[in-house]
Amino acid sequence: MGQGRKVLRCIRCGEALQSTNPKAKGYISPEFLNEQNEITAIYCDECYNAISLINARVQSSHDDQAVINYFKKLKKEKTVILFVIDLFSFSGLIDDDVAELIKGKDVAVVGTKRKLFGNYFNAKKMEASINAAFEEKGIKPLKIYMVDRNDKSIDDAIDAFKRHFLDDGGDLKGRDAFMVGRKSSGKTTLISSFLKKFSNQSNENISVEWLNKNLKATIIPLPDGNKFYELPDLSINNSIISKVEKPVQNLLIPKGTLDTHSGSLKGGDAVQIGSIAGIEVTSGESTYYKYYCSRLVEAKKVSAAKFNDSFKNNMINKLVRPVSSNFITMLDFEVFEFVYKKDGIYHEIAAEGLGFIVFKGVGQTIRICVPKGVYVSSNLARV
Ligand SMILES: Nc1nc2c(ncn2[C@@H]2O[C@H](COP(=O)(O)OP(=O)(O)OP(=O)(O)O)[C@@H](O)[C@H]2O)c(=O)[nH]1
Ligand SMILES: [Mg+2]
Repeated sequence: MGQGRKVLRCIRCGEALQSTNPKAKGYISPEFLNEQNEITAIYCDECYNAISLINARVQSSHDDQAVINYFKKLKKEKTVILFVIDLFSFSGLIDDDVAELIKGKDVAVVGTKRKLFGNYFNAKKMEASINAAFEEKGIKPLKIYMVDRNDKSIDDAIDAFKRHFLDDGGDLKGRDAFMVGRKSSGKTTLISSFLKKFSNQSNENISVEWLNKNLKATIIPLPDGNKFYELPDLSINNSIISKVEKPVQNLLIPKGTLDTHSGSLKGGDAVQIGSIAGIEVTSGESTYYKYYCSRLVEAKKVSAAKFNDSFKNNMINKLVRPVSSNFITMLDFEVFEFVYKKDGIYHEIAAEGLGFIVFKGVGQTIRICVPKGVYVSSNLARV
C-alpha cells in the first residue's frame, strides 16, 4: 500500500479542491492547481471570485480620481458645489478623498429621499447630523436642503437654490455650479426637476461634454454665461450595496418608508441582521435601541455568546433575511467597537447602505460586525 495523496482544501469554504467539474463545489481552474507546488494556502475559484468582489471598488462610469483632479483646478471664487446625498445613507461618503475635493470651496448640500423617514423625519436633527458629518472633515456647508421627489419640497428647494445662488442679487451669482454625489443619490431626479422650472435664456444648448477628456458631464448654460455641470457619480465602494448580489441589494435599498426594529439591549445581548451584519452590546445597562432599515431586512435578538453560531447557521438555513452568498465565513466580516459615556445624548451607529441604530449613551460598549470594507461610523442621531 502506497501513501495516500493529500487532498487540498479551499482555505475559505473548506471544500476539497477539484478541477474536473466547474459546477461542483471546490472547483479550481486546472492551470491554478497545476501551477502550485508546495501549496500551503489556496482558494477555490468561487471563493477567490467572491473575495475579489468584496474587496473590489465598484466599477463606476469613471474613476473618482478623475473628479478629484478636475476639482483641484477650479477656483473657489468661481465655483459652487451642490453635493447630493441620500439621507438614508450618507455617513461614509465624505471619505478623505472626497473631503479633499470640496475643501475650501463653497458647498451647498441637497439631502434626498426624505419621505423614506415618514413621521420620523426631524429637520433640525437631520440638519445637525449632516452638518456634523461634513464638519468632521473640515467642511462647513453654506446651505442644506432636504427634499423628496414625491412632494413639493423638491420644487421649494430648487426655487430657494436659484434665489440664493443663481438669480440677480443672489449671493453667488457669477459662478459655475457643479453637482456631485454618489451613485443613486438622486442627481438625475434633481436635474429633471430643475429643468422643468428652468428656461434656457442663453444662446447655447444644454449639452453633454467630456471634461479633461475623461469626465462626462451634462452642462446647462445659465443666463449670466455661467454653467451648471452634472458630474458623473462618485463610487459607493464602502457601502454594503457594492458588496452583495442584485437580489440582496433589492432587500437592502429602502422603498416606501423605513422600517424599525426596536427593543431593550444590555451587556451580553446581540442582534443579528440576517447573516449580513450584527450588533453586540458587550457591556452596559439595559437601554432602548431602535434600528432603522428597509422593510425587507429582518433582525433577531440572540445572546452574544450564541451570536457566531446563530449567524453561521443562518448562512445555511436563511431563516432571517438577508443572506448573501458572497459571505460564507466569519473571515469575510470585520468588527468595530464604540464606547459611549453616560451622557444621556441620542447617538447613532450607521453602516453604509444598511441603516442606522439609535440609542441613548448609558456608558455602554457596542460592537458592530459588518462585511469587510463597509464603512461604519458613530454620529449624533439623525432622527
Ligand atoms: N423615495 C425617493 N426616491 C428617490 C428620490 N430621488 C431619487 N430617488 C430614487 O433613487 C434612485 C436613484 O435616483 P437617480 O436620480 O437616478 O440618482 P443618480 O444620482 O442620478 O444615480 P446615478 O446616475 O446612477 O449615479 C431612483 O430609483 C430614484 O427613483 C427621492 O427624493 N425620494
Ligand atoms: Mg444619474
